[in-house]
Amino acid sequence: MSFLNSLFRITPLFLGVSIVACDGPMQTVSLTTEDFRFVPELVRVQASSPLTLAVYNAGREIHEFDSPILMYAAKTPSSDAAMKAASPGIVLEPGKSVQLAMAPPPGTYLYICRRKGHANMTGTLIVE
Ligand SMILES: [Cu+2]
Repeated sequence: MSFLNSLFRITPLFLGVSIVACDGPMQTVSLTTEDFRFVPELVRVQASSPLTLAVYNAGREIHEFDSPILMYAAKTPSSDAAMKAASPGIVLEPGKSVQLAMAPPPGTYLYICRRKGHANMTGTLIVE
């Protein structure tokens, strides 16, 4: 449980900006959940560098982040833990954020919010 809690940390508010450092050792992508969409809805990263995915809930509603194939494909300890925590999804209360470290292989990964009535909340991560 304490390890699970360590996955969650509060970070300063940042709006949905996709920051991709192609030449650095680590790429950080910041996703924001709003009421009711992901910002950005399309993210492109390089497969050659590990990825930190930060998801922040800037909305007033509880949102979830779920991407089962991404979690499975990434196969990192933190994503394994996240996958266990993410059944059915990582729940983000308003103002909360989660950071996931992963190294997904090239592919196109859909991410969604599973909350009832949030069916339009989807986005796509392209690892190329
Ligand atoms: Cu939602």
